Amino acid sequence: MKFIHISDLHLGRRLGEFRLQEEQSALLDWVLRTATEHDADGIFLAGDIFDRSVPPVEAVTLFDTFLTRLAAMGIPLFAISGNHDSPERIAYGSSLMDGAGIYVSPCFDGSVRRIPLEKDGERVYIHLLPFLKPIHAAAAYGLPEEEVRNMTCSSAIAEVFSRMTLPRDGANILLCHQFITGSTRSASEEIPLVGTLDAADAGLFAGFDYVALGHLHRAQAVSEKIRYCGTLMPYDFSETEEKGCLLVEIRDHAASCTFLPVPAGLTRTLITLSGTYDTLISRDYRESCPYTEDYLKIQLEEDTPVPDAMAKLSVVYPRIVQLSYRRQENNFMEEDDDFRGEAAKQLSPEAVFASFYVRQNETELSEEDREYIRSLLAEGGESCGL
Ligand SMILES: [Mn+2]
Repeated sequence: MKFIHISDLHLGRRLGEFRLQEEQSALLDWVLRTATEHDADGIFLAGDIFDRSVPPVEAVTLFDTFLTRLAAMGIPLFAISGNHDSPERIAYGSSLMDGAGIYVSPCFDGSVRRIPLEKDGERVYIHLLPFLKPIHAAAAYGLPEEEVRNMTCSSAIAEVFSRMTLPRDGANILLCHQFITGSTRSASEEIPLVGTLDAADAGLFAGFDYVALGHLHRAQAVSEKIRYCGTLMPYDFSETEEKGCLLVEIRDHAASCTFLPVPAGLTRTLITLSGTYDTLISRDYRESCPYTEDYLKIQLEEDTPVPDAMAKLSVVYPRIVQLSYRRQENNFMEEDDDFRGEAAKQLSPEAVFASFYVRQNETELSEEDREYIRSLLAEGGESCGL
């Protein structure tokens, strides 16, 4: 059997002041086309359907259209709630939707919903585990408070799995929205993470034949059969990797996956443009630039701020999300050994400033500036004990 694995739609997400409605709608259309082209037996949607627990009306309408079209096409959808979703709202009307082949995870009550599917003598069981925190497992199983305090994401998931039985007469597929140890994170996920407490150990999932993961926005394989499909579009300028969905083929308890990239040019995308103000505003540049309609992060290579740069550039580039100056983005303090560890402690405040000034402005402090800094340090230094 064949399935399309998608996750993290984040319907209703905005990029700065821009709504991504058109892009998200085109991407959902593409998912439907892809499912039809590959004759898929279902779609896995591994959480973060919406960007917020109370999504805007346009996002709900978009998802409603998607569900209606899926049902009309007879393609089943298996979906779970992610950390951005409200599990109750996602589960709304789910028992009624079953009849239309739309299977949604209920709010977690301790058990994991299982849907059997059969075709040409091949059977699969699809298990829908919504986004889970230790506290959810503890509440569902009535665990004592001391135990909850020491519970990690791994132990919570182990608790859940210990109560599940996996039928052996078919392939077991799990939909799950968690951070799995060893995977790589992206900037747009907005997952607060301290150490590895929030990460689930990949070994826990050994009993499943395929784990369709959501949560991380970069497509990646934790192992052959434990995979993140990533988002369908970048949600941050740092996400330059290819986006798409996974085509998962299940045969004799084994899953084989193919990454299907979103075709270039299907939607507007996120691009960083760098240059001087004069270059970027010039007719030549604009006319040869294929990205004028895309969402832009503009890095101006200028020593001093250009007055009204944003307003003027917006006339030519209507979707500027961020505008910054190259020099402000110098993160040398993080990279430069002069500013770290023991070496930094040896430097006088004046030397640190002088060093900073050189890197920022590519010229030495003048004697006059130096004198001024000294006077400031003398003034402020007393109050902060320098
Ligand atoms: Mn997400």
